[in-house]
Amino acid sequence: MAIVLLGINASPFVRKVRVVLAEKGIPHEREDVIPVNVSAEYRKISPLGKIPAMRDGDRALCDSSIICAYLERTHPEPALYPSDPYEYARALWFEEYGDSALVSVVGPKIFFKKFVAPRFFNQPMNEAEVQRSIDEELPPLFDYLESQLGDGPFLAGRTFSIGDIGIATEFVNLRHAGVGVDTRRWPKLARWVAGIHERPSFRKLIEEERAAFGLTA
Ligand SMILES: N[C@@H](CCC(=O)N[C@@H](CS)C(=O)NCC(=O)O)C(=O)O
Repeated sequence: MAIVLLGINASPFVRKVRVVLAEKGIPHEREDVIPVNVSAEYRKISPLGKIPAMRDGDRALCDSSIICAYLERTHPEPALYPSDPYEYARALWFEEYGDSALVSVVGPKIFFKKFVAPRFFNQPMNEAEVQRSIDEELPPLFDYLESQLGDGPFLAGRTFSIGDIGIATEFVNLRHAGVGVDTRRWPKLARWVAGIHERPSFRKLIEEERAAFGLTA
C-alpha cells in the first residue's frame, strides 16, 4: 500500500519529508491537511494536531524528524544520515537547528506575517515589525550558519544529509516571502542555499509551490 503524506506544501516540515521522499525516489501520495481545528481522526495520528503525519499501509507516524528517520530505515538508499558518528550527530544538530531556532523566526515572524497573513487572511502586514525580525533576528542565525560552513557543498560532513534538508527547507519559506541571503555578508551561506535549492528534489518542489502561489519573478 502506498505511503500517504498528510499536510500542506507551504509547511517547512512537510517539505522536509517531501525532499526525503524525492531524494530516495519513494512513491507516495499526499493529502491536504491544514493544521487548524484538525479532526479527531487526524489527532489519532498526530496527537499534537501538527503537520506532517504519514500513513504507510496500516502504520501511522507524525513529526517530520520521526518520519524522515523511519524512511531512512525503510529505504536506506541513498543514505541521508552520515555513517560517521560525529557527522551523523552534526547532521541531526542542523536538522534540530532548522526545526527550532530558524523556524521560530522564519515561520511566525516573517513567512506568516509577510506572506500568509496578507494573502490568505487579508491582514495588513506590520512592515516595521517584520523588517525588525529580518534586520535583527535573522542575522545572528545566518552568522552561525556561515561559521559552520567550510569549503564543501554540505553542512555536515562530505555528503548531502538531513542536516542540509532541515535548514534549506526554512530558506524556501524565506524565499517565498522575498527574503534572500546577502552574498557579501554571508557568502558561504548564500552559495550553500543556492546549491541545495538547485538539487532536483528541492527545485521541483520550489517550482511547484511558486506556481501554486502565483509567484513569478
Ligand atoms: N516538530 C514538528 C513540528 C511540526 C509543526 O510545527 N508544524 C506546523 C506547521 S509548519 C503545525 O502543524 N502547526 C500547527 C500547530 O502548531 O498547531 C515536526 O517536525 O513535524
